[in-house]
Amino acid sequence: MKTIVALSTPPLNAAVHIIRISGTEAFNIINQITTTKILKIGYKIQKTKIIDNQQIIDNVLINTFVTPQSYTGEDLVEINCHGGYFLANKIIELLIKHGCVLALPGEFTQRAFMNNKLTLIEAESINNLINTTSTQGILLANNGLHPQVIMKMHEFKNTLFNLLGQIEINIDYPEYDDVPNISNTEFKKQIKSLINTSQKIINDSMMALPIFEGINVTIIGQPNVGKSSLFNAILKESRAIVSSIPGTTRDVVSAKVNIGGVTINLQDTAGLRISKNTIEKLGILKTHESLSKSALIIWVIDGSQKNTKENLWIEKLLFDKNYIKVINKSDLTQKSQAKGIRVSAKNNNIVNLIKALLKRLQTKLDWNQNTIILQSSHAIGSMQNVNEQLKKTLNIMNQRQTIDLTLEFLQTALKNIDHILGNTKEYNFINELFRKFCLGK
Ligand SMILES: Nc1nc2c(ncn2[C@@H]2O[C@H](COP(=O)(O)OP(=O)(O)O)[C@@H](O)[C@H]2O)c(=O)[nH]1
Ligand SMILES: [Mg+2]
Repeated sequence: MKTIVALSTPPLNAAVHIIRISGTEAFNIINQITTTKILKIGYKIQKTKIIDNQQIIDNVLINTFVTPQSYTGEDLVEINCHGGYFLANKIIELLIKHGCVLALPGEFTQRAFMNNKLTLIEAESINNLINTTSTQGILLANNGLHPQVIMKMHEFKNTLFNLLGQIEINIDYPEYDDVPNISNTEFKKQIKSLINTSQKIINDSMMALPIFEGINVTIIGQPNVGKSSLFNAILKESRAIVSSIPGTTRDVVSAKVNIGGVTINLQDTAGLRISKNTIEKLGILKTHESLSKSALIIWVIDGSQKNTKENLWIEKLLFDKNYIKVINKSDLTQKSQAKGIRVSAKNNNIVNLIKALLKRLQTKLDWNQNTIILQSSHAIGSMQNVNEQLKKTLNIMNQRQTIDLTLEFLQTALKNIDHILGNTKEYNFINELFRKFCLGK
């Protein structure tokens, strides 16, 4: 394993930078570029100077961690240098010259995982903790770090493993009476219980996922009703995390905003123009596409205009969708016949809408520290597979077919649990997963 180096702080000029080095050569390499000897002692802060060819580059503090008592489980050295980005890069270049290689994104955490310092669930929780843009996200990411959660996942795995063992014994020694055999009733009972547990984990995690990834909210309506004005007003009213990003298509603009601690991927769309053969035409609109990906739709109408035939079409389009109807341009009229939330986007008067959004976006997720919340769509996908395999198993049992037929299903289920826990030798899968992490983490 090569000794890796990376900047753990953002690539900017800042107060301080932290450069991390991890691997067997960490102490050898650092000692080639310091004026004083850095001792191989864990949890120690040592003051020194970084030099290049006798010339002083910076005064630094060095934190040392000795294997296995470090984040990665390897020898780990952290340089706290002054916060110039150019300066930090200069030090990294020196370290590379003396034998380090530049780390890949997430490689420190990947090594921690490989050295059993972290489970995959914990690694993904840390990633979510770093990337979250809401308070709820922080709490839920920390849930994945709770030992209780990991323990419960192992309990789930053990039950599955034992059931699988019973079947394997059955197949290998069908006539061997001394082998304790569990009854069909007991077997079915345990499978049912695993189905219920996995279903609950899937449901809870599915509700938590948008909190990590953001909830998609799309603004739609006819042209000129004030959709873009409303989009901008919401951006001003909420804490914009990322200001508006022009979409890949000309007609969709999106922004990440935080409303009441909830992250929203807000989308502004082109106006819905309605013509004859409307329904068919709607089917091909880009707007239609983003509608299907939205958890919530904000439908804007112009309160100063009479209700239009087009609005009836839109109402039909939305019949089975989760939407809020907004009457804009309320500054132009005292009253409007249409029912809905009255706002004036132009005057940034959107308090009622924000209140309604806060109410709608409250998660229905009811959780405590015993709730298992999977931290990524990959993990949820694996759990869905587990659930399917268990249902197939129960089906075989209910049809009174030979129990041997369930072997393959239970083996696949176990493999998927191992994917969630990260007990897998499939390095491509692991590599791909960690590349989504930050550089220097
Ligand atoms: N009086 C008034 N005009 C508005 C309001 N919101 C938007 N407008 C105006 O309506 C026109 C269309 O607005 P725009 O946001 O571009 O609508 P979009 O086509 O639906 O995106 C612009 O001239 C806006 O200034 C409002 O609340 N009150
Ligand atoms: Mg617009």
